[in-house]
Amino acid sequence: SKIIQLKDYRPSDFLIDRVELDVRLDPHATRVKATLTIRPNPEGRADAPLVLDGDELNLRSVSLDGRALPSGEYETGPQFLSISQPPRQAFTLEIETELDPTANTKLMGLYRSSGNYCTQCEADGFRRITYFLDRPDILSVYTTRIEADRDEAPVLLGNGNPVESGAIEGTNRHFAIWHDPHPKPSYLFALVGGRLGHVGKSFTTMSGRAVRLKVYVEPGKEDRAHYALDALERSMRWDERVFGREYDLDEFNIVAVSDFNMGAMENKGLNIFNDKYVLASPETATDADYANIEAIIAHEYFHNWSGNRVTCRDWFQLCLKEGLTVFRDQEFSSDERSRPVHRIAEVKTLRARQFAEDASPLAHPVRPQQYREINNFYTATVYEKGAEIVRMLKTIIGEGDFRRGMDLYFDRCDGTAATVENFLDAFATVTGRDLSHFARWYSQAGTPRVTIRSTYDEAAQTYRLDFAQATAPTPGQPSKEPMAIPVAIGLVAQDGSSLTATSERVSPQGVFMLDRAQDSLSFSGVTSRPVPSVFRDFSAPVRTSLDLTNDDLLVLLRHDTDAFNRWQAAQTVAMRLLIGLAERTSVPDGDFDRLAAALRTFLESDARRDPAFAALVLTLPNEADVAQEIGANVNPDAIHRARRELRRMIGTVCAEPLLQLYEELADQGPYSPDAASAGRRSLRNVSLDLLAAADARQGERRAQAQFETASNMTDRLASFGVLMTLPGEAREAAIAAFGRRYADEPLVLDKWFTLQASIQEDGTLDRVRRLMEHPAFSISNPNRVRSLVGSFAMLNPTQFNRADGQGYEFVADMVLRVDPLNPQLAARLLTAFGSWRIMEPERLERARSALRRIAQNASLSRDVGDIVQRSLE
Ligand code: B3K
Ligand code: ZN
Repeated sequence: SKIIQLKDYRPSDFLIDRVELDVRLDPHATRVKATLTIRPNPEGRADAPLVLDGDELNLRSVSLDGRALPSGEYETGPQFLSISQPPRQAFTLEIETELDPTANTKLMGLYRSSGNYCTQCEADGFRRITYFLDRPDILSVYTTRIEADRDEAPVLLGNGNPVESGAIEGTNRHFAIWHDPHPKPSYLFALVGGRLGHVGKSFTTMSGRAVRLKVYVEPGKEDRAHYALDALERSMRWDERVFGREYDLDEFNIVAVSDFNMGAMENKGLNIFNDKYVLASPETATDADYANIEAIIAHEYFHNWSGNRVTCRDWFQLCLKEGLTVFRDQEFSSDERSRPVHRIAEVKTLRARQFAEDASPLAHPVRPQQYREINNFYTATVYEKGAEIVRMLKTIIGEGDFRRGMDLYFDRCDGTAATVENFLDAFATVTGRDLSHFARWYSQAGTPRVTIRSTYDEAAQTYRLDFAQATAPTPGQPSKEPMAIPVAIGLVAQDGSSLTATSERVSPQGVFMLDRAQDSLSFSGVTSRPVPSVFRDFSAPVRTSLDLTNDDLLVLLRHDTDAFNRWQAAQTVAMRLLIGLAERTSVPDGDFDRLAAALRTFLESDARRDPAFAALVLTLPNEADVAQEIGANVNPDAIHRARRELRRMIGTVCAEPLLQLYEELADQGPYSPDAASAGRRSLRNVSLDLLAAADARQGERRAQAQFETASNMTDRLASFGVLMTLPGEAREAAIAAFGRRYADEPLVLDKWFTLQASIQEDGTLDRVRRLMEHPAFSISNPNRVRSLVGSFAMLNPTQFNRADGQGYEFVADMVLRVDPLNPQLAARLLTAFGSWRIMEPERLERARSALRRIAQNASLSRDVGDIVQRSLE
């Protein structure tokens, strides 16, 4: 299929200034009349034909300036509508199409979810509603009239502000008209029609305008929507305070639907959400769910400026809105919660998803240079690494200039479809800096590795750090250039006392710029051999090799003033031990003892000060992280055994303080999702897990008791998770009890599916197959497929990577089964194969043959075809 290249971008030959849509909702025969005001683009070609995009459309009629077009004057197919001799001045095109929303299983365009009508247009779903110039640089003012059966769809929502609504005389139908004054690309179009309940409140913006906020959910679930509404209000306030951004319509509506391909969508004034990221109650949602809801509500709201007011010129610029908006939502969550704890969580996700992607056959730059299917580029690289680039920019230029640069960017680009260059130019203008080297972060794929050697000269009282950076080749980029890497750095004395050493190459904010392949940094006035604390707060998305001993690292765990590096130090020591155990290389016993003893001291002296942080320190790198770090010839079974063994050792040495914490942190009072309460629960539940790793019988009893008496989903699910690691009757009884208790709660059953699919035992594949027959499972609901099949593929390294290849074959079968229904969902599942090349030879061959079997299939979607092809290259 066709490859689309960034270098081939050219402006559209036509512009569409106004779009009037008249949508008559019907389960199988929805009629869409689109009236488009079109004119030639002065920047386009003068004699070009008009070619509109379409997808699976059924055309009923076309007329131009009021005249029905005879079939000779246009050409059409399901994918296009073209007029070879369009007028050379402004004209009106009226197009009538018919569609079947009930048959739309791709969940792109107009479809139905639990009987309600909703839309998803990004990246290219609008062309499934009407023929259009379906590209983000076509900005139009939309007016939408929606008509529906009153019983079927009492609520009718569109973009912008409500204009008019009423009954249609003599029928049981009604209508609503919405007008959005802000020109927008078609991917931000949305409408909703259905039976929905809502919660709402009024918000007064910083300039004093009143905005009605509403969150719509399945009737009866309104009480689960309050947290989302509260998060929306806090997001709006925060964006005013921190970025000076005000909301710009009279209403802001959020609708939760249960069939959705991703998390949520930022349609102008009408965000549509996966209900998993809206609905929450203490009994059904965990602390992690609450945090996700808050972050995603904020993310979609923040898009109103970073994405909607300023949108993308073309899809290659996707990171312009996504990376920036992730950065903004991360900052919001950091302000609302604990900044260091949130930073660690961000980095864990970045490493697990983005570093893995960068090391895989699917590696690509934050701004890709080409694609076959854009929907395959909503990746951790574009989102998470894209956010890291914005963060590095802020670290380099400082807070004040960052804010001034953002203001200038919004100011200059408001109402336009912009590029990454426009973004960087704003900061170049504000700072007078040349950001061209920095811009390489957008074009060069791969995770740089920074190697650091240290030398202390006692006589001269100097300390030198020698840096080298290198990036491994990625597809299409065999040789790599050095990157501009901000290294936030400090020195810590062995006894924890502060060091006043200086270096002229370190900025007052403590940042050293590494922008060459090799460089060194000297400090003078260093009175004793220090321990370097580099990449504080994870100042750049790189991997690091440092010549520090485990003892040095344990000094950092104890004394570093940078919380991130305290956590990182414990992780690095644990990682070394895990690799030693997995590869059976000799690790001196003393090293295990010293880590366990350091953690014990930490638990006794520090854990109570910040329980959420302590929980993170006590959580070992997960198995996939270890596999990545090993990087080749991986045996997942050995890694699994190693991690279990290290958890057992730590649980044994730390049993006393863990038990004390477990008892002390027991739930008091009613549930509150705030960060401090969540932190206490998380430390308590990590304690439960480590204690169970050390003593299975007692652990089982304790987990069982917690499972039965828990007063909230966080504690219940945590104990359920611990039981999953302990084969036996108690586990099976808990599984049955959980299944019965939440039989009518699909989002809770998703957790039940996930935890069962994650059991690292040979029987799991059969269990997953059996669960696919469960009445709550449905192959057409993305949440169900992801929680059962996706979890097996992504969260169960030993079983997905079974030595006999059955895990791979199962997931391949599922990809082939889902693909004809929902290609985006199938393609996402298939990315589980991203790590196949790092496996040991036997598994690697079995994964290759499963991938080949998929590739040989004649009728693959473009989505799956693209991923499988790149995975095999
Ligand atoms: N912009 C949407 C993602 C659309 C995905 C299209 N395949 C949600 C978000 O990032 O906010
Ligand atoms: Zn986004």
